Amino acid sequence: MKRNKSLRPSISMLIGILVCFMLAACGGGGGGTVGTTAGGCGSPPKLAKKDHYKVGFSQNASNNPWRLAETASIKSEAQKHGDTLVYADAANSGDKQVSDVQSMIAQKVDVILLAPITEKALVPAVLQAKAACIPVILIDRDVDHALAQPNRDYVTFIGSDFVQQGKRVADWLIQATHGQAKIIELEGTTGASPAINRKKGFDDEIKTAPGMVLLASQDGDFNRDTGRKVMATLLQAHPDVTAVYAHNDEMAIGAIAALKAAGRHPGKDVLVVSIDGERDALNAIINGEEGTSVQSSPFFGPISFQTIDEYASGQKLPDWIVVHDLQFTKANAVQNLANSF
Ligand code: GYE
Repeated sequence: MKRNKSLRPSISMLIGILVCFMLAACGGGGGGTVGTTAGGCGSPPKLAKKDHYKVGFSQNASNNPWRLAETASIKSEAQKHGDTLVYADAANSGDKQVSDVQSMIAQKVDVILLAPITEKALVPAVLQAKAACIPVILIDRDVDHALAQPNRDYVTFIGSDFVQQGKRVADWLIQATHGQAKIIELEGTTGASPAINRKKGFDDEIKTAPGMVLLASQDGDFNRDTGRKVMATLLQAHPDVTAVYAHNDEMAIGAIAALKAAGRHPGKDVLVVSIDGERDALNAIINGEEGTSVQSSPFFGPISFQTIDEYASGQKLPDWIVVHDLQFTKANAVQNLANSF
């Protein structure tokens, strides 16, 4: 599925520019040009210290347990801090997410937590927030650094090392198969930073083992049912498959269903591996249908609100605040069930 791959001006972008011109805050009174400079408010815009903030949270979708866990974590932390949360769910649309951010700008939130659907689609919105003197903190997915940069256009990116996640899955699979596997890869949403980097980490690592063959790699949109359908199709073209690498657990669960429907035995004749650590994947590991899932923590609430406080008190933040992840296998899946989502 392709969406918002280019920076062509969309209707929502043009509306955003209009909204921005209508706002007194645009350019911070310093005559800044929309999307490029922010007048007197800093680059990235500074955040005045307050007891309570009006925080915008732009979520890209709510169609899987990972997203729901992330939203719940942000909402509960906002409540603990006594902050007002302006929440919007973009329902998997880059255009809707751009207008969600524009609406937060119009509502004059103090700071925006943004989980950008793809690396490119949300860049105009990040630059519009900057022009309106509102700092943006990216969480869980990054944007393209050729188009917008941390510590300049936005404050920082809080998230996992996706390349490392892909590499860890590959290392586990190389060991489990003694370096011999015919692999189908189910990719996350095209253009999303975890999809780009989980592919890179995995594909580069399996190249170190000549017996690891990538049969096919296709977009499954980080979605369970899409993963199931794509797997069913690829299985017909590649019946010799012996391993499936899915960029998230939802697609792995979909792939397991497709394998079973085709009379295969996931965990026995086809090893399935993925990323996230959601409850269904831990259960699949426990019952032997999945090999491993490298964690990608969705619990962004505490770290996001701590980062807001640090930024407001004038601390210089790193370009990337790295979230460290566990790895789940048969050895530890049971004891991690209670904390899963
Ligand atoms: O792995 C996936 C979700 O951006 C890190 O997006 C996140 C990923 C997560 O839809 O399940």
